[in-house]
Amino acid sequence: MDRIKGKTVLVTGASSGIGKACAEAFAEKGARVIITSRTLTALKAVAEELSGKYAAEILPVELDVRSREAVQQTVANLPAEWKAIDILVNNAGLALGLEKLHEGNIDDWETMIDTNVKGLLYMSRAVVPGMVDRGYGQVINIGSTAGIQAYANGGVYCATKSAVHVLSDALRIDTVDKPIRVTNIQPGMVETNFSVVRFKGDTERASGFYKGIKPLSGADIADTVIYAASVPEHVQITELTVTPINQATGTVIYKES
Ligand code: NDP
Ligand code: 8X3
Repeated sequence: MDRIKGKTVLVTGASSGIGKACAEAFAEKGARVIITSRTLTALKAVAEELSGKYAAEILPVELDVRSREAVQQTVANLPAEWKAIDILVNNAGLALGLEKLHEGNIDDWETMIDTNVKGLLYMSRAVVPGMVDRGYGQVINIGSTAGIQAYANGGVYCATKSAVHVLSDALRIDTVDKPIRVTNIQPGMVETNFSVVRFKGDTERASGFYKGIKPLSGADIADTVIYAASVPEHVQITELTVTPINQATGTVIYKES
């Protein structure tokens, strides 16, 4: 049975990487997809590609999840036929820098916390009440293996993903008496633009991070998101951790030299 066809899905951070792959996977399954990020030109290109490839209905919307007002207004002002969001994928996020906590860049901390934690909260606060009123909905948060255990020089990023873990549990608890499902997907190493962003445009350092290991792709994570959205409606995938075969935990990684 096709449980995704015709559903309205909103994906944050859909201009690149995991978010873009999720948008594509939902479009391929016949969902209508609202794709959002800070870069409208990139979103329009994704919309054109996906509507051409799958004859899918795609709505590109510029949205910086760090802005509480923008989140509220964007969700409130969606065109009538896009308002009933069935599935929210809270994917927008980033890591900035790799530094010891006591030497860290405080501006980078603010950006990670504002995006990964507050942005996810603003989106959930804006979208979930409609799901409750309509009696249907699923929130899929993109956490990380970094949220399970801290690693050296990544304390604040790890803390934001740990918050995603706790907030996923909290929303699941607070909607336990409602037909709302909450899923936290926790990927390990995925080769996207993530490390280029983390290393502030140093592409050599970014690609070096994946040397000696076959990392996951955005499409690998989109597969797990689709799985969590495809199970029968009485089934809730609460948490799913997915790593490359040579990554055992967030910190135990085998790389061929
Ligand atoms: P990418 O850098 O490829 O994609 C990040 C996406 O987030 C982009 O579309 C970017 O779009 C968007 N974004 C960033 N800041 C904002 C913002 N303030 N408002 C709206 N959109 C924003 O990285 P990934 O695809 O790898 O990352 C996606 C998620 O997956 C993140 O939450 C990340 O923490 C998580 N993750 C990644 C892993 C990895 O190894 N790659 C592993 C585990 C989790 P734009 O710049 O256009 O706004
Ligand atoms: C991203 C995974 O280990 O590169 O969340 O920080 S890691």
